[in-house]
Amino acid sequence: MRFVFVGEPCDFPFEKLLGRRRRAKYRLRGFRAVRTNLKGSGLTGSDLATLVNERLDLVASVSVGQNGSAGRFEYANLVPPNGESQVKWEISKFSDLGRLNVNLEQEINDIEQSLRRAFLKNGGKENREGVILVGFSTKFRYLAEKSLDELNSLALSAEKVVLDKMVQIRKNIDPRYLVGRGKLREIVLHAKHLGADTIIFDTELTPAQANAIGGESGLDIMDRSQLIIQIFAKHAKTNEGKIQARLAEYQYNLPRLKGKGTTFSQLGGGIGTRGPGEKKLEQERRNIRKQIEQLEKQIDGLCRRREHTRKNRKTSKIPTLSFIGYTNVGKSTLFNRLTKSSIVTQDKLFSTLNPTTRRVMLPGGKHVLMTDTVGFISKLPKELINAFRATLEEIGEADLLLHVADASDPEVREKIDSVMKIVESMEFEYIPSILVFNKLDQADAETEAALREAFPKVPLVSAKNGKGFSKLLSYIEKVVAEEIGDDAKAGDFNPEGRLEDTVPSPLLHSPF
Ligand SMILES: Nc1nc2c(ncn2[C@@H]2O[C@H](COP(=O)(O)OP(=O)(O)OP(=O)(O)O)[C@@H](O)[C@H]2O)c(=O)[nH]1
Ligand SMILES: [Mg+2]
Repeated sequence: MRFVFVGEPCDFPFEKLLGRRRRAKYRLRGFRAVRTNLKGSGLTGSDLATLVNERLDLVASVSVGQNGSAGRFEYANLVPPNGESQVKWEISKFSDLGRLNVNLEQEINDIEQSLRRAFLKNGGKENREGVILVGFSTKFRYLAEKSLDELNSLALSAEKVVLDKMVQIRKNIDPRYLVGRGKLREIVLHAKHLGADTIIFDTELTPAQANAIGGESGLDIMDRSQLIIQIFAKHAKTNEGKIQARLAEYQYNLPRLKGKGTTFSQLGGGIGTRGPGEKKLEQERRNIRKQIEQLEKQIDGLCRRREHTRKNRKTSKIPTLSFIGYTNVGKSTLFNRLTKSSIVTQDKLFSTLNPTTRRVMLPGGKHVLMTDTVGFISKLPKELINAFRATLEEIGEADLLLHVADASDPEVREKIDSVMKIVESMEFEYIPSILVFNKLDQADAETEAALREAFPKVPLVSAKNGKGFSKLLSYIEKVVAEEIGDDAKAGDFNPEGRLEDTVPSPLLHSPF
């Protein structure tokens, strides 16, 4: 296919002609752009940016010779990304078009092969979303970098391939492009050079920023909140989890359906992509509002069912103990070991969403009910707090909270504070809580000593090898007796230690 443009110098309108999508991540576009150049100034910065942005086979400039024939010729092609090197293209120059002695077919083929090799070497995968992470702060680089590490874990938990990370420190937030237009262009060029599909920002983008950045970049755009919501949607396995995750997605996306540049059909994908016209958008907005209403009703129903189950449990007078803590600290592993259960545990954030309750006998013969549930993270999106109310209310009904922290995490104190803040924001701070440090096997001696000194009463355990468990159980027993009184009765011990499963159901009422 050939296109010829005639007129004033202008940027190549590739996006309009070819659409946004490339053929494959490392593949070239199958188009070459040749610009005639009356002034003889050669390739411009804008030509070179187009080469990268559109992943053209090559971009060339031919000058007009003295007698009107073709004169000086130069072309640029992409070079594969190479570690820290910022070089994205190489330029070949010929004093006269007639001297062009290169087999361009062969050269383009070779370039494509080398781009493929570099893409795979950099961890890129054909069938997985490749992302660039962008950290941002108006204060300190180290804060942005620390937060970016967590974004990296979130991206991996969402099965994305992280191709690179970038950090921008700026005195003021750019209201339109967050990081400023110049920096954004640099990020986009880098993302496209690496063959990324999506740019994920570590800060919450306003709907207007998401639209503007999506429009400017032509890539899918996400922010931290959307990524967390996407993980919840991916990890939701039960009906309850799915309904709540869907509500969070809808609530997050509704205000972002403004104007052109977004499409709701991209739910769970990028928010900054091209979308339908105004009329269709209005129709979509109405549909979403209706769906939100229905989901809210369903969740209210779930809350009532859970409350009913809890009431039955309360009549048994067995104290309930809810596990809380930052995500991935080992709550479910600890729960499994204490209750002989088999909840899925993995080195991913937000593996557990739905609450599971089991009965456990303490060393003195008394029973408690233990509930494992969703973990927390700093800046937990408000849409999730609202949508997951059926799950979170379960925490609020506990007699005691078991706050699990990761002894081996250098950020453990900050994470304890984050969890406490969320507990306060949910107004559950009145519930007595026990702090426990897990992953003792992974903490070095120095860290262990520092924690023992700073938190002398706090039990240190390893859910992996069982160390510290008998002390922990005795400690729980002591606090239960002090805080809740002596209501914990021996009851009939159920050898499996199971009361109810993850799905609250009228058929699974507590037998107590
Ligand atoms: N070394 C070590 N690893 C542990 C320990 N406890 C848990 N883990 C690992 O930590 C990772 C997270 O464990 P989970 O039990 O899923 O953590 P969680 O707090 O329930 O996480 P979410 O449900 O995702 O919030 C898994 O890879 C576990 O194997 C421990 O005591 N020592
Ligand atoms: Mg868990």
